[in-house]
Amino acid sequence: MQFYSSDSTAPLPAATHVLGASLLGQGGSSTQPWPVLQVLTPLLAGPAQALQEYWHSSQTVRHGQFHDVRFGSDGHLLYGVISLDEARFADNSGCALQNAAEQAYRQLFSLLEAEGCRHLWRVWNYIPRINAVEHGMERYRQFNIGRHQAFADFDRPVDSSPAACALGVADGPLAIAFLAARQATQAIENPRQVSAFAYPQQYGPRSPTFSRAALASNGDHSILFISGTASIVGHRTVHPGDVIAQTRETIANIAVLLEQANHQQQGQPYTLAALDYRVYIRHTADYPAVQQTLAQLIGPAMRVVFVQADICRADLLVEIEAQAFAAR
Ligand code: 3EB
Repeated sequence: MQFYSSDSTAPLPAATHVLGASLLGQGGSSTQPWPVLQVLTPLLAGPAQALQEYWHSSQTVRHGQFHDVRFGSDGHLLYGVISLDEARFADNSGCALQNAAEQAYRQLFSLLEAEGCRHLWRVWNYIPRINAVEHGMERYRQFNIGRHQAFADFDRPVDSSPAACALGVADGPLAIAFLAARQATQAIENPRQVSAFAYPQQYGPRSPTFSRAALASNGDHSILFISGTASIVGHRTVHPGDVIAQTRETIANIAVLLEQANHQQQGQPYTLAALDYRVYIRHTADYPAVQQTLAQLIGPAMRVVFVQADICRADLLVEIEAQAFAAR
């Protein structure tokens, strides 16, 4: 297995080696031959209006389409994108988003089986109006019901879930990107937090299906995915209304995940300073406070992209995800 990286500053690789990309921000076009996840949410810093992050391989990539999924695969690693307009899934129950989520994940799992890349490594979920309540239920909870149902239908145990994130965007389709591979990851949980797949019912009738982090490795390369992480201890939100304290608590959670990951692997330990971060901030006005707090905790050379997005609990103001690549 040869590798992939996501680096927005590196020169663009040849199209025949691009698995796919995500395009954050406004503007930019995605008429490329590879799959692109469009995340229509504003970037908060830097001169760029839009930022494209690529996943590429040293091997030749084949691009394809499977139902509504567009994907690129080198035979070992597969990146796919699906975006579904939930209006297509309206029925008498009124749970269009739930139906769209179930359909998206059913297509995703079918593709992975057809392509022989059974192991889901990382999923990025972008949900329009995530905190809105419709038909008596918050839309994030509807999304969770549909996602959970697809896991059950495909005999996917929720306690071996991928690393993931779930963020809210203003409008547009349900948009999901994912990485999957022939090899499994090591799932990592956070001893400070109840596992998301075991959250109590007060957060919705079906639990989210993600692990707190995942470590993937092939002997001489490894990649660590830190899922969307927030100011949650046990299963409760802590520091409601205090974005600086939430940022500190989130980094404390990520530091614990790094400790857990370092127990599970040989080689150079992962550190906060060596991660690539994506930070989602609910209120644009909180950006300077979050930026300063992170610079103190991570160091001035931190590599971070700031994005405005809604978080899946109404009392969460910030969510942070990260990844790290290492040669072993
Ligand atoms: C949390 O810890 C915050 O539903 O896939 C983080 C990462 C969160 C992934 C998901 C949700 C998800 O519960 C929210």
